[in-house]
Formats: sequence, C-alpha cells, structure tokens
Amino acid sequence: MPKQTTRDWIATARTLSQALPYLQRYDGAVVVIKLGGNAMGDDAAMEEFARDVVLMRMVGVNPVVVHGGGPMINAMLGKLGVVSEFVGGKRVTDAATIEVVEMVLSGRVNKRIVQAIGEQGGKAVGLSGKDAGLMVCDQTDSALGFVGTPAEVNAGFLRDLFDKGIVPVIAPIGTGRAGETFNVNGDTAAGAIAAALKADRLLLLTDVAGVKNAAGEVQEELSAETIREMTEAGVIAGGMIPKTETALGAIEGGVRGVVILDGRAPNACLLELYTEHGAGTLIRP
Ligand code: X2W
Repeated sequence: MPKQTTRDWIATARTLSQALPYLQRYDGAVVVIKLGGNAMGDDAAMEEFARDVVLMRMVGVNPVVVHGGGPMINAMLGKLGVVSEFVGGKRVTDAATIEVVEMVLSGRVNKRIVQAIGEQGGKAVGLSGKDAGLMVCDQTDSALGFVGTPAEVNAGFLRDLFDKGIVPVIAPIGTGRAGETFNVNGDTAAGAIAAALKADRLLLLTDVAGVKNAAGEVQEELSAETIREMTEAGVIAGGMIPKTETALGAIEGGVRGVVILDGRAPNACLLELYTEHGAGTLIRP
C-alpha cells in the first residue's frame, strides 16, 4: 500500500462513518456470494475478496460463499485429454468428467478460497453439496449426464455454522437420491442455497459490469418484471440469461435482492453493500 497521509486517514474515518446506515441495514443479514471462475483473479485479488468476506462477517453479516470454477475444470480436463462440451450453458458430464469436476471444485478451488479467508483471520469451512446433505439433486436432463438440479438444501446446517461464526464455502457438487455425484452449475447452486436461506442478498460475482439495456448501458436496478420483458425483447441474451434466470428463480424463492456485478472490480462486495453507489445491477421483486 502507498504511504498514507493525514488526509487519507481523515477520508478513511469519514468513509467508515458514512457506512453506518449500511452496516445497520445488513447487521444479521444473510448474504450469499457466488464467486465465478471467471471472477477469481490472481492471488492478490483472492486476498482482497477474502478480506471483504472477513470484514462482512466482522460487522454482523452471515456470508456464504458458493463458487464456480469452469475455467479451472477446463484446464484440468485439457491436461487429462478429456473432451467436454456445453449445452445450454451446462457442461455435458459423463462418468470420467464428473470425477475431474469434483476433484477440481471440491479440491483445489474450494481450498484456495477457504485458505484465503483463513489467512485474513476468518473461520471458513469448505463444503460441497455432499456434506451434511447440503444439496440433494435430481438429474437435470439425461442428455447432460451427471448434471444435477438442486431439489433440497439443508439450510439449518448452514445456520448452525452462522451461529459459530463460520463462513461456509461451498463447491457446487450435489448428491443424487441413489448416491450419484452431480455437477451443478455454480449460479444454479448459489440461487438454490440463497432461496433455501431466504437470503437478504445474492451477489453474483462475474466478469461483466451488470445487466445492460438496449443502448448498452449498465442498469442500476431492475424489477423481475422488467428482466422478463428485456429477455423477451432479446435485450438480455447469451451468457447473461443463466444469471438473470438464477436471479428470477432466487427472488421467486424468497431472496430479497440479487445483484449481478463485476467481481474483478476492487472491493466489489463492499462497494455494493456499504456505499450509496452500489455496484452492478440490483434485481428486486
Ligand atoms: C459447471 C460447474 C462450475 C461452474 C462446470 O462444469 O463448469 C455445469 O456446467 P463457473 O466458473 O461459475 O462457470 N457445471 C453443470 O459453474 O463454474
């Protein structure tokens, strides 16, 4: 960090003071943060993300991190010479692929986040949908193989962790009723977990600034109804559709607000929760 001057300290104190109404608003709130593989940067970015999560926990928020890791899965599949393809934004997952997906998500990616939070003084526990029956899934579509849609989420278990000051870090792997291992899209998993918790906020950290209108301008706030209209008109298209669908599903499930924001922006979560400026696009009922 560059050397700070008195002026900087005064500005810092002022920033903290101005954050008071937001700190009060989110005291005790449940905030589910989806950290996508594309939003996971280098070690410095991961450290900053972890600091923000620990700070949120310190000021009374109950954060839950649900992560993706698509690019990391691709890299490992490439090394192993396993070819995979996506249909409708979901990876066609055969028996060989699910082994790699679970290894990468529940292993390296999950532990990297858990470790980063620990290094900032937080208490994080790495889980997947397999732990404590956290996420029981049904098969999404037989054509996709071992891809699951969450059917039951053990929200009570997560609340027990909140009571102990623990931040759950969840890999999007689910179990089937017949003991199968299912690959779950990270956004879908985060939406289902947020709905089961009736979360105050679901933050979808991605690599775009938010939802854009027809003129290409990022919208600060949109109602679920407007999202539906924009999708029908083709203004929302491509990779944004799985995000907005997750947002609508989460809101129908009782989540109070979903924010789609650029996780690579500095202190993205704090900017959204603790400043008037906010970040990305807030979608509300
Ligand atoms: C995803 C899980 C990881 C994920 C996959 O296999 O890539 C399905 O597609 P991002 O980084 O959030 O895209 N699962 C079914 O969602 O990662």
